[in-house]
Amino acid sequence: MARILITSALPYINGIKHLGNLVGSMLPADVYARFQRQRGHEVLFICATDEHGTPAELAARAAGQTVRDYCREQYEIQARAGEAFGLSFDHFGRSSNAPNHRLTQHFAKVLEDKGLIEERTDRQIYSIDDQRFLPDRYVEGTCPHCGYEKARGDQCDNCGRLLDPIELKDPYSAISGSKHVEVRETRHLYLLQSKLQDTIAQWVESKPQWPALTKSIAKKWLKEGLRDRSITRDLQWGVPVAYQGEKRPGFENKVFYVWFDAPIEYIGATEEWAVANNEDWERWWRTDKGAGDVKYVQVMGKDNVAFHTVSFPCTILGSEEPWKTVDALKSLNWLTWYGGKFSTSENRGIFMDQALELLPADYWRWHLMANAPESDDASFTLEHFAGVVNKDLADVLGNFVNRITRFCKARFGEEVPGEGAYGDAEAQLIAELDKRMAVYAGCLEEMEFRKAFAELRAIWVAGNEYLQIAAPWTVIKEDRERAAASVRCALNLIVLFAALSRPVIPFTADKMFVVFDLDPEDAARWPQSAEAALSRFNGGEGFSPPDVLFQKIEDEQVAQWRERFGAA
Ligand code: B3M
Ligand code: ZN
Repeated sequence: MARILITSALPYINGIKHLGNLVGSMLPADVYARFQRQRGHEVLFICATDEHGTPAELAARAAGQTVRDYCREQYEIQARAGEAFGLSFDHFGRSSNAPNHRLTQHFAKVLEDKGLIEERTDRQIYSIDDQRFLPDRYVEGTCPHCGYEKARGDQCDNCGRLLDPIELKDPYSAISGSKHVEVRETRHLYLLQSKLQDTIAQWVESKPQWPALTKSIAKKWLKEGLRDRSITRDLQWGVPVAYQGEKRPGFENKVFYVWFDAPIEYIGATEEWAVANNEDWERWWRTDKGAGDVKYVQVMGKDNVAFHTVSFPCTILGSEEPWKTVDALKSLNWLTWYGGKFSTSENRGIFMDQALELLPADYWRWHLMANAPESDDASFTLEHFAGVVNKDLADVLGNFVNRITRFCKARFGEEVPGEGAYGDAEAQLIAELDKRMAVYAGCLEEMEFRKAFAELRAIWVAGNEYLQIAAPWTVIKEDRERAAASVRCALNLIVLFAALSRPVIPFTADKMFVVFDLDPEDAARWPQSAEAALSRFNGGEGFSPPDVLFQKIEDEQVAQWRERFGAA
C-alpha cells in the first residue's frame, strides 16, 4: 500500500467555477484520487479556495460586501458545488485560514535568513481616484512598442511583448478607467529566484517522468532565466508581511502576493485537515517526519504550470528545509466553449451550479473526462455532449444494466440464476476484459484520461457484444441452462462495470451496487481479474432492477440550453 498525496489547483474565490475550470484540475484530480483509493492506497486529497489578491477585493466591492464576508460566502458556494459534483476532497480548505498565514510567514522568514529575499524600491502606477497602486493587469495603456491602445500592464496582447506597467504611454486604471494616475515609489520584498536557477534546473532534471507539456513549460522558463520576483503587494486583504505577530516596518499596509501564499495553502489545508481530524499533517509534508515515502501528485491547468514547476519550488527548495516536493504533475489544456472563452460577464458557458440544475453530475463527469483537454485544447459543445451522453451512457452502459436486470426478473425472477456453466463465450469475454482492464488501470495510473475512458467504454461495449452473441432472450427457448449462465455472467458484469466506472461516475456506480444490495465501499475494491469478478455471484443472490440509469438528452433540450448559455 502506497501513500499518495493529491492536490488540485486551488480554485480562485471570485465566483463559481465553469466546466472548463472543473475539468482543468479538480475533476481529474478527483478521478485519480478515487481510483487510488479503490486500489487500496492511503490517499489524501486536498483542495481549497484561493482567496487573496486584487480580484477578490474588486469582486467583493462589486458585490457590495466586505472582502471577508464575500470570501466566506463564496467559499460555501464552491464547497457545496464541489460536493454536489462528487469531488471527494478529504479537505477543502481556505487560503485565508490561520495555517496558511503562519506557513507563508514562516517561509518568508526562512528565505530571508538564507539571503534569498531583499527589499527593493519599485516605481509603480498609483491611481489617485481608486486610491490604490495598480499592479500588473490593473493598468492599461498604449504599448510603447507597437502603439496598441489597450495593452495590459504586464503584457501587450497585440505584439505579445512583456511590459513593465510604467512603460505604458497614456496609462489608465483598468478598474475605474481613470487617467488620474501617477508613478509613485513603493517598497517590496523580492524573492531572488535568479540565485536558485541551478537548484531548480537540477530538480526539474530529476523528474524524467513528468509529461511533455509540463516539462516543456518548466524548461522554457528556465531557459529564459529565472527572474527575481516581488512577493508583496500594496493591498489590505491577504497574509500580512509579519513574523510572529510583528509587522515588518514599512510594510504595515502590504500583504504577500497571492501567488506566493496560494501554493503554500496546499500545506496549510493539510494542516486544517489534520487539526479537524486529529491527524498528523507532517507525515504528508515533511520528509524528516515520514513523508519520504509519499507520492505527491499535482493536477492543474497549463497556465499554472510555471508557478508549480518554478515559483513554488523556489519557495520550498530555497528554504532548504525537508519539505516534500511534487513527484507527478498532470497539466491540462483549455476546455473552450464552442471554441471561445467561458465568461461569466458575457453569459457564455455553463457553470458548476447551473450544470447540476440541468442534469446529474455523472453526465457531466463522464463527458468532461472522456473528452478531457489533454493533448490539445478541446471545445465543449452541447451537441457533442448530448451525443456522448446518449451513446456511451444511455445506449451502452445504461441499456446493458436495464435490459439484463429486467429480462432476468421476467424470466428467472429476482435472484441470480445458478443453473448452467460458463463456456467458450465467457472465456473469450474474460480474456478480452483482462487485457482491457490492464490497459485501463495503466492509463489511470499515468493520468492519461482520454485513453483510459476510451478503454472503459470499450469494456462496456464488450459486455454488450457478449450479450448480443449470447442472446439469452432467444436461447432460453431451447436451452434454459445456457441462458441462465449468460444472464448470471451479465449480472456479474454489472458489478464489475460499477467498480471500474466508479472513479468517473461514482453516483451511478453506487446505484449499480445497490441493485445487488452491496456495500459500495466494499464492492468497489479494484477488481483483480475478470474471472474472479465474474464468479462473484454463483446463483441465489437477490437483486432488484434499477430505474433507468441515464435519460437521453433530447434535441429540444439542446436547443433550449444553446439559447440560455449563449452558444455561438
Ligand atoms: N487560483 C488558479 C487560477 O485562478 C489559481 C491556482 C492556484 S494553485 C496554488 O487561475
Ligand atoms: Zn504591443
